[in-house]
Amino acid sequence: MNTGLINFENLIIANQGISPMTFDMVAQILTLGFAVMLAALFYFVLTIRTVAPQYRISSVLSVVVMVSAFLILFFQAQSWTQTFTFNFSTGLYELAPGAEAFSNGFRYLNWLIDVPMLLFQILFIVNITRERRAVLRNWFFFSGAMMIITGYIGQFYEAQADLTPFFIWGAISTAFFFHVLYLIFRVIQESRKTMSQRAGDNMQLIWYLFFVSWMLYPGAYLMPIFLNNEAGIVGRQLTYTVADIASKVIYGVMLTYVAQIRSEEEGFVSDMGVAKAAS
Ligand code: RET
Repeated sequence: MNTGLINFENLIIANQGISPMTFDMVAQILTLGFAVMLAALFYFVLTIRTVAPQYRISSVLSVVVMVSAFLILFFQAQSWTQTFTFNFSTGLYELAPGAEAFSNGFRYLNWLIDVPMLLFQILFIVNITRERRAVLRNWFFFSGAMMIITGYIGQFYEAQADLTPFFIWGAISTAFFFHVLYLIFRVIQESRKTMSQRAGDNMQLIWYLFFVSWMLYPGAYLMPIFLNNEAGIVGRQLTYTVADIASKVIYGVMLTYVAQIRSEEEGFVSDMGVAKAAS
């Protein structure tokens, strides 16, 4: 096995090239990803005044996440298309001469920004004391960053003959992941006690969304183990894109919705007509 080609995608690409179907699907899935981030950026900017001022930091954090995700996903799509040339005699896409190998590593570095922001943002929608928010923020930043850094190291070993380091770093990362899940579960469940039924039900939906969408990332990490072929290449980028849209965009929209409900219940009158005063 060629150990110089970090991500498993390159092993398949370098060994036999990939079909136009795989090439197109990945290019289009990646394009969908950054297009959604740009569209959602406008949503978070334009809806900020539909929520009461104390909830607005959540929208600001969604904006930060959208900008960083847009940039990284744009470059990810560029890197994909620049990796290949089309070979007319074989009908396959092959590594372009002098092209850089394809890497998923940039995504991990993007998560380093987005994961703490996504975790932090929920704390502006719930009732929480300043002290507790600071404690949770520190744990979110610590465990979130450790989860990503250890996973980032692990993914360098996915195309090696010996997968031991891949699994060990993956396991360490998973321990930090469980800590993050535990913290967010507690935040959500506690927050529901001080909210109306309607807002609390939506918080519960956010928990389900959070759990399912965040679980997709370790699934993508393990992709070369399950599908070590072209379907795995498409499967991994599709998993990342679905997970990114769910964990960043839909999550942000749902938090905005809870903030709108709470604003309305608190008598906040929006000049955009989404929330209206309780009469
Ligand atoms: C890794 C390594 C393998 C083990 C686990 C992982 C978890 C990653 C997660 C990433 C979440 C990213 C988000 C990004 C949004 O921008 C690092 C893949 C458990 C949960 C939400």
